Amino acid sequence: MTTDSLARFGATRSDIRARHALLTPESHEWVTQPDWPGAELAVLVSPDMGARLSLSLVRCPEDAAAHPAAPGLARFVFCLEGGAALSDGTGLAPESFAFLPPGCGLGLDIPAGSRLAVFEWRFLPRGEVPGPLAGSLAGVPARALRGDDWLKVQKMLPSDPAFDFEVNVMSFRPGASLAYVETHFMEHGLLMLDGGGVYRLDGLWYPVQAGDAIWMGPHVPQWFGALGRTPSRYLICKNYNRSPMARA
Ligand code: UGY
Ligand code: MN
Repeated sequence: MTTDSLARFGATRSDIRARHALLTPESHEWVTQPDWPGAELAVLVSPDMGARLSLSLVRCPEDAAAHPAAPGLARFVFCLEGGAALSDGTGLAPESFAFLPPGCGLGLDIPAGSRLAVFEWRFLPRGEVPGPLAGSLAGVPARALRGDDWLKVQKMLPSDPAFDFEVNVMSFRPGASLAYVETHFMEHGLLMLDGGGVYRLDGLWYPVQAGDAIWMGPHVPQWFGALGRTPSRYLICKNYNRSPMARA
């Protein structure tokens, strides 16, 4: 039986621990929020679990909108399905993205049937706060990670020190894996876009597939190996360009 059919007996692949979490679709709780009229959100990662970022999935049973993020927060929107329009008129098609810095005042109009992934975090300025930007993943160069061309990274945000966050898409050919178990002070929010494999988090190995989300807290040992016959891809964010001592 699948986890979905076992859900009625209280089973789930979701596993929420002190320093990491796996959030799988059968356990998503969809809520409404006054700042997202018409939309439903599954908030998968939030400060309430110990994270310093949030990752939400947004779905729209009807035409919906998003008000600008709360003061001090940056927002990154990745369109999974359908579309969205920023309040300055910029359109987002599937696999397009927008970075909305704090104070930019930009909200969203989101047509019925659209799905988005949204990261938010408290922005740590260094010099002038960068302006909003938008683009399409297809226009972002894919670079081999540490010389392994079976594992490519697309960085959607500039590496400029004014940016305090990376949001990347990592693509693995079947059988490719991270070269070693990473341990770093930066944390991650992650959404599997395609394929699947095995994710090691702390001392546990989890089977993961498209639609699953992960939170990796600071210093959590992490590794991924792609399985199956089709490529795997994930959307991943990471605090960047800032000392851990800059984050009170
Ligand atoms: O950028 C990263 O730290 C990335 N390689 N981590 C990961 O995929 N878990
Ligand atoms: Mn990492």
